[in-house]
Amino acid sequence: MKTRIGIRRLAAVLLAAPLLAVVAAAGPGQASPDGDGGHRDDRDHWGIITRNTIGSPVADLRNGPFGSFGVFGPESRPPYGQGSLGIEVADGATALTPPAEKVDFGNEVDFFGRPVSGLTQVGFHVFQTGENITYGGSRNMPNIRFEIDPNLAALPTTEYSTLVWAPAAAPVTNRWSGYLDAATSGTWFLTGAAGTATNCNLTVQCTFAEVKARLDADGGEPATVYTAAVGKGRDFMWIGAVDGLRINNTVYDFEVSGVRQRPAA
Ligand SMILES: [Ca+2]
Ligand SMILES: [Ca+2]
Repeated sequence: MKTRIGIRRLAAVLLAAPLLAVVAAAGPGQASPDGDGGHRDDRDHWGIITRNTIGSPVADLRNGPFGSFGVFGPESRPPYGQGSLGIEVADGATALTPPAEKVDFGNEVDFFGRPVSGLTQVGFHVFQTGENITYGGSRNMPNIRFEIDPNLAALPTTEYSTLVWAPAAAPVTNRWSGYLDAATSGTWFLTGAAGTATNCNLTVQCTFAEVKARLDADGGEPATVYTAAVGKGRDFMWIGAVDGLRINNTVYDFEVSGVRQRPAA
């Protein structure tokens, strides 16, 4: 026991030197040694999905946000730990059409191949601001996005769509929301040909139960997941934060040190 404590103290001294800490964190495949609850492998699979990111938006594992000023109690701090995923996207920021930025912070490894029908619990907590509502209305909110293979019999060559959750308006602003349950609130849609075929698309959106049922109504190969992400764009400027992304029985706790997995309560 004495030896173990001694090593910890030595490690603390070494890590107090910023340069050493940077070197230690920079090695490929190495976990940051700042304590992440023992889920280093899982944490390493989360980050910006480069293919889906447009412009130079921010999706940053940050401290807080705490507040806003004058707010106290649970709404004034991230629902898990002391950090969150900060997201910042601008609207008129690129020479593309539309010019808005887009970001997806997600995981291209751990959900790959799972059936969409196996997604039963999805949701997150959000820090929404009054400014964001000014920019794009009360439903100007970040999304949960699953890239999927829809495997629709009617579309044998369509092997890609994005299953998107558009949350309802946040119940509170300038503070942390409670859990926003994507399985029972907001609306879902599919991008591309799968959205047209299932009639769950940007124009006509569906409930979670509806979109899952329509994806697999054709039988045969079930729809499967490629990736899972929290993202924003391309539509309105949005600056806020998300924490406690739930997928089934796991809560993904966004922290400066990485993404911790917690069992859902
Ligand atoms: Ca957190
Ligand atoms: Ca099918």
